[in-house]
Amino acid sequence: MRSLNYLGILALLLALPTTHSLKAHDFKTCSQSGFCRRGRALSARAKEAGATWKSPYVVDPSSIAIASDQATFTAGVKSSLYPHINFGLELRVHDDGVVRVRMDEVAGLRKRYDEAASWALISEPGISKDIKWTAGKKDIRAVYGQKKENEVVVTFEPLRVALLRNGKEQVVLNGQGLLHMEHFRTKTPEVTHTEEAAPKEGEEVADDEAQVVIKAKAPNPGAWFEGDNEDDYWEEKFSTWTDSKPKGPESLSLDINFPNHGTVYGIPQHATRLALPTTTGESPFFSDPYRLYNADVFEYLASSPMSIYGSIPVLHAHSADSTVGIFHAVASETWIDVDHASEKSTETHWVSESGILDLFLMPGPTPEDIFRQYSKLTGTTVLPAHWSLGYHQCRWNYVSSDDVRTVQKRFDEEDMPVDVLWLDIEYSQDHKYFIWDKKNFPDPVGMINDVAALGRKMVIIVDPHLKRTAEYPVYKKASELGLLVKDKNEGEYEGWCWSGSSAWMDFFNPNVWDWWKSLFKTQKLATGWSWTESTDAVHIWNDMNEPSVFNGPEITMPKDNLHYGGWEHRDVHNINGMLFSNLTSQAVAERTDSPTRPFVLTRAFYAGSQRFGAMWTGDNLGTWEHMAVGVKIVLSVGVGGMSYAGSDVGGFFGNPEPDMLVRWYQVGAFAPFFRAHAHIDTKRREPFLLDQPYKGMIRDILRLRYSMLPVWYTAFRETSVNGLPVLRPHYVMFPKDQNGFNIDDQYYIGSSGLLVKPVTEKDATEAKVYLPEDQVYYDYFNHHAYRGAAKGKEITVPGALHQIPLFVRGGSIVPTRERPRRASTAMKQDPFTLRVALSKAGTARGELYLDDGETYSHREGQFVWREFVAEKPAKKSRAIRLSSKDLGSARPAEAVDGVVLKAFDPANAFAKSIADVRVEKVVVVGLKAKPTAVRIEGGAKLVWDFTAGVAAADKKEGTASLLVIKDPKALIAQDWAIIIEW
Ligand code: NBV
Repeated sequence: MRSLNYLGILALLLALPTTHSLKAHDFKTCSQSGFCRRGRALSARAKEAGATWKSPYVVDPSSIAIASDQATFTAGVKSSLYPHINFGLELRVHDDGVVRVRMDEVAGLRKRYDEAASWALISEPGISKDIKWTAGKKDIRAVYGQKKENEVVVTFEPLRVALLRNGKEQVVLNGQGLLHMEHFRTKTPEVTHTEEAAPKEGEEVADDEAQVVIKAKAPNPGAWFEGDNEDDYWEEKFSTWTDSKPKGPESLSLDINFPNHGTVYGIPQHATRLALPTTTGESPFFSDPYRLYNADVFEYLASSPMSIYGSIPVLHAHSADSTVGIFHAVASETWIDVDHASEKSTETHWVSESGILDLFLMPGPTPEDIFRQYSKLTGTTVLPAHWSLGYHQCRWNYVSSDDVRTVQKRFDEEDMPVDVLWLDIEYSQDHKYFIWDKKNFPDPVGMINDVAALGRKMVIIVDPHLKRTAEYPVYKKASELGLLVKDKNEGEYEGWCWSGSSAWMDFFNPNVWDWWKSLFKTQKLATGWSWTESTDAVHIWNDMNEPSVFNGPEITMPKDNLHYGGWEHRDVHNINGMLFSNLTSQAVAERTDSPTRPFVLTRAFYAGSQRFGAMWTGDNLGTWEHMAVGVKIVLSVGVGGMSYAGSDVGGFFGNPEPDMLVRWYQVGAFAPFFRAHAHIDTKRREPFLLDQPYKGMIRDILRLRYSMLPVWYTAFRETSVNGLPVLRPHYVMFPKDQNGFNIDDQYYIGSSGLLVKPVTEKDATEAKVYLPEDQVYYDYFNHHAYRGAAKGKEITVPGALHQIPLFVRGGSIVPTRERPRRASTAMKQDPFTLRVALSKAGTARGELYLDDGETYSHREGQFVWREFVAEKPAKKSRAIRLSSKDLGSARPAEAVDGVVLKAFDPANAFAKSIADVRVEKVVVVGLKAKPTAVRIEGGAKLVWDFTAGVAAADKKEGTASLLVIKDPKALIAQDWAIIIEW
């Protein structure tokens, strides 16, 4: 085994997180990345040439072949610069109107990586049956859609692809002529000769003092387009590293323009606003393009286009008229320039280091449609285990079994709910994951059982770096079986990480899969090592899977490393982390004979990662800035389909003051994934350690989260079916409202009607909240009614430290469970409260979804799915009828996780298991007058209490009236109706 050399130690020291500042120099800027530089130079040349610039890529009309399915055509494409090189273009229209555009080099010197989509997509998409391509002299086109509103036009010379809606261009590819697929080529030797003639254009001249030696390349006919020097074609240096680039240049540049859309969202993960600021053009906000290259960036900046841990090449382009989306299935490093060319249009330029062009154009026309179209391609967030929506307590590290037990005890003593206790890397012996450090964790199974006995779980970290020692059974076997990533010389790749000299499992190798899964089995296996010192109450945290390599270029693997199939790491980098969490989640699900829902947290991710678990925003700082940008990042990963997301509550680095901690818990309680975490050097900050009043405030926040678990779970059911994000930004909820396009500090939770604006400023006492419609919004806590306006209205609301600006949109019914418990598992038989927030028209609607929360029995129809409606029973009636009805029977086909049920039995076994669970209270907010009676429909009178509202002068605002119906004799899983009469 090679020992670490001097440079390695230096790199390791530099990489270690001892100093608390971003080491920007560890990461490339565009100007330090050969292909990004080439891409931007191409765009600069095009700009300079102006109208005279013409893309050299041309479709050969004689090559067009329309497939028998009619929805697909293929064509040959040539670049006039390299007539001997062939490219193949393919376009097909899916049954939901998505257009897939693929282009590859045909019969080139090598094969470009073309497997990214196969990892991201859930299956081969269905093809449209109502489309016909018509080829003309200049273009080939197809009209489709219910009202024939969509059209795709592929122009031949130069190649240009446009998707139109109602005659308006939505997306245009190569409209600026920046398409360039660098074909594979051989390195042309430099010709050295002695001549006295002056060098011609395109020649490099080296002046050797003894004689005039001219080193020249064969003239490049494409210099006007490609540039006149082979900029980092064959080797690339960065800091102390050299990328050998054995395949030479193979980058892919493409301009993707949205002539009618002025705002763009997505391409996570970046620490910036949700509506992406400009990176080029007249006055760029950022000077570099957005980068997608999964990277372990210590203490990342709170405002930057730099890459962080995950990459989802998905973009929404939005206007008040329509929304359109794109997904580029490319897995290599990618840079994206965004130019808001005018208020109404956006130009983007995508440059990837390798791979084919594989672009999905999602026609929308609403944000909701795009979420549906995208999740049809890459899947939805599967319904998580219910307990995982509770509160998670983590720190690097709980140092011993006793420490874990004490933390649990302290939560219980302080009546603070918690569902999950976490262990970071120090549980393991010398960072050999799975193997316990028995000095500090002498009785792991006993400890896990003590946690599980109170209905809680543990999440334990398993990182992807394997300590290279024969004493580590995982490494030993992986090495023997040849399952590890290889270096450029096809030897086992060795890098440095927490475990010292380490190797990495190659998850692209199918032989890894079953073996990896076997490691998580808790029983002894005849076939090899398994994690017998674990139980089914253990779930997994996958960190460092970008992958993070302390002594590697940009803290990751060298790009010339080799994966299964001979692909270079450069080709697959952004997918690598997803495969790790994919296989880990399968391993956890399958460890028991009847599978249970796994919880896996991942730091790195790619398109499709939503299927495998949750993500968090990595090593944030305990600053107000980071608290605020965390909210934006979570919204933005939601645009990329990754709904199950959150940030380290408290901030990973630093020692937050108690007021900051309180605010951070407020942010966390309104994120889908709610976990406190802290760096090893920070002071202990578990919520029970705080003094009053902070401790009490955090207890209230934790309880608030638990009371709202029905809301979160119901929202997750919905996302599991249609891919709509759990946190809904304004442009998704109100796509036509221009004022909302840039709002990213307040959002709605699923379809619940809850609107929250977490306060992320120190010493704030109030907050400004934007109400986008002429509707009443009630303060969740004191029922103060605010009235929005048709054109939008900003209101100022109380926002002192103990206050969370949380509103119920008029027209919503919000189900909660208000009894404080120590963990969510103790709430299964708890009664419900229904908060009926009447709209200005006096109506309301809401949903509740419940199942056993742990198994997959919901996929067989074991669930309760209710719809609550408040409306007038008849047109002229003065009464309000509040009813509960079964939704599962009405909509079995879209019940949950996209599993199609033929029929649904409302009296299923799960429903029976909660047959006695009641609605203990109904609170109706916003009645105009005191009722005369409240009764069960066709039955007994109920006990109620009415507090009149205090309306402001305009009668629209003020404290709303409150009708509280105690014990309305309604069961949660049954049909019922309550009549409120005057
Ligand atoms: O495993 C230690 C940490 C972990 O606590 C953190 O959440 C990860 O983002 N990990 C990174 C490794 C090193 C961090 C400096």
